[in-house]
Amino acid sequence: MPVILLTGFGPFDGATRNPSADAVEAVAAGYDGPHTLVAETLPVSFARSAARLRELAEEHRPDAVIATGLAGGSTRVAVERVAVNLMDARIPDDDGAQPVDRPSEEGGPAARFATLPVKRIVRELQDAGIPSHASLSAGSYVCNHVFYTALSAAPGARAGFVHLPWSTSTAPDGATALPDVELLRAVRIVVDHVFDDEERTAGGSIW
Ligand code: PCA
Repeated sequence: MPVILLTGFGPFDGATRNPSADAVEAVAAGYDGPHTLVAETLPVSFARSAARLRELAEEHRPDAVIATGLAGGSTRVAVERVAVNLMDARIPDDDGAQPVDRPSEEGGPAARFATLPVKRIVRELQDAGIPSHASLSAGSYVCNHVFYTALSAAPGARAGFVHLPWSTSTAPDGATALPDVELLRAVRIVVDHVFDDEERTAGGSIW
């Protein structure tokens, strides 16, 4: 049975919750699909998140790695296409580390492309009425670092990253959000389509 490793992140930047952890936990709790789903919440730490992801990949030998995190301020689910070899943190992580202009992996390629069927997943999300798009930057904080790491931690596996907006129940005052149940649905859709074939869209991405 194919194994899918699904991760979210814990809270950071003064927040008490992170909607990615909530969505991942909820999807794992209700999962009734044909694959083996391994779910975990990673700490918002450059060093520990990447190390833990590598550990999980060694232990479970996943066929797909889907990492998720929060992009506060966004209004749509973002299926990331490219991870860059860069740590450039605006704020310290959970360990107080704030790397600036450092590579995620010394000597690694400048960037790695997601190996999930990004366009297919975006279309499935949109068909389900969930605001979503393909994104060309996961930033340069811990999410991008985990995304970059995921693309080498499980050789042969499909891997990628999905940024979620705040959920209604976790959003700070005035922040844009989608209903919690929509984020759960979004993550479940990504899980359900992770092994699909990619599809070509006429004209490429609109940007
Ligand atoms: N979002 C941050 C780190 C953890 C999270 O959920 C990011 O986008 O890098």
